[in-house]
Formats: sequence, structure tokens, C-alpha cells
Amino acid sequence: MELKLYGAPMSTCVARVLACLYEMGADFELVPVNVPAGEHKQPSYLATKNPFGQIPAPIDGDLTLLESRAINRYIVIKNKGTGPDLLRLDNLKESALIGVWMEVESQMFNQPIWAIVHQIIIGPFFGGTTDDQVVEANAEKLAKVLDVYDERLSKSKYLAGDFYSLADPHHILYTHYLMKTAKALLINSRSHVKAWWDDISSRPATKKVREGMSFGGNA
Ligand code: GS8
Repeated sequence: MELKLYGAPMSTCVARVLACLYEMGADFELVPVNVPAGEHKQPSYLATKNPFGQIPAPIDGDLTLLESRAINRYIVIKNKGTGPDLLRLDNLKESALIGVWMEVESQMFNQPIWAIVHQIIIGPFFGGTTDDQVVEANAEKLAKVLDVYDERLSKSKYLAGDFYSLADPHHILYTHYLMKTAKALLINSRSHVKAWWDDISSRPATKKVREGMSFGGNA
């Protein structure tokens, strides 16, 4: 039975899973969830899809999953042999470094970039306003994180080494939206980060997921 992914393609966490599905060439069906109408907060959704009332929610046969990063681990392991080996579990050191950079994304990179993108793009789309002080404070935080990335990427082509791994596409979604704002300078002013972004953002799987990522207007 084909995996059913409940969500909306412009949603960042759904896009994280789509990037992995496209990269792995996996079969799936995207089932739209009407987030503005609150479909993801309805009792039936909470009971059968995601108890936290969030997207993405994939259902693969009798297996219901949540948390985009854990979902992607499952997709890569399930499709091992037919898709690219984005986790390298047969190589202790390489898989350890992939794990490290997936954690860095989740623990260091995600929070400040999430805050900037929510302030400038996603919040206003849902009727909110932008707090410039929050943007600036998080831009400062993200700059420090990206300095570490720039150093790392001066030594290897991708985050975990000279090979594309799951750690790289986990960065695509928020960076995609950041690049539509004036804070794109945070990426563009760091030559190694910029070269990495140019590379990963132009992969066919990434292009496909980015095509569905828009909150209208210039975003
Ligand atoms: C976060 C899911 C999430 O925040 C993951 O899957 O990685 N850690 C989880 N989903 C958002 C949309 S993506 O930004 C969501 O469902 N928001 C609506 C809401 O919480 O009401």
C-alpha cells in the first residue's frame, strides 16, 4: 500500500518530508489538509493522524508516524536499495556525522531561522505582523550558527562529508523562505554556505519540492 502523506506542500515540515520522498523516488500520495480551516485540530484528525494536531502526518499501511525528521529516517531506511543511501548506516563514522549534522539542524539552525521566517512570511500570511526586534535578534543568532557552517563547508562539500546525506535536505525548507527575504544576506555573504545552498537547492528533487512552496505574493 502506498504511503499517504497528510499535509500541505507549502508547509515547511511537510516540505522536509517531500524533499526526502522525491530524493528517494518513493511512491506516495499527498492528501491535502485544510490548515487555515483547522482541519488538523478536529477530533478525528487528532485520533487517527497526529495527536498534536500538526502536519505532516504520514500513514504507511498500519503505521502512523509523526515528526518530519523521524519520518525521513523511516523513508530512507524503507527505500534502501532503490533510492540513494542518505543515512550510510553501514559506515559507522559517516552515519555518525550524518547524525551529528541532523541534530545540529534540529537543535541550532532550526530555531533562529524558524523565528525569522515566521516573523517575515508565515505569521503575516495568517494575519500577524512582523516584530523587527525578534527578526534582528534571531538573525544575530543564525549568523553565529552559519559561521560554524561556513567553516565546516570549507572542509567538505556537504555537511556530513563529501557526500549528500539526509542532513543536507533537512535545511532546504526554511532556507527556501529565508532566501525570499532581505535576510538572504546571511547565506549569500558566506561563500561556502552559499555554494552549498546553490548546489542543494538546484537538485531535481529540491527544485520539485520548492515549486510547491509559496505563501503567495513574493513569498
Ligand atoms: C513540527 C510540525 C509542525 O510544526 C515536525 O514534524 O518536524 N516537529 C514537528 N507543523 C506545523 C506546520 S510546518 O511548520 C503545523 O502543523 N502547524 C499548525 C499548528 O501547529 O497548528
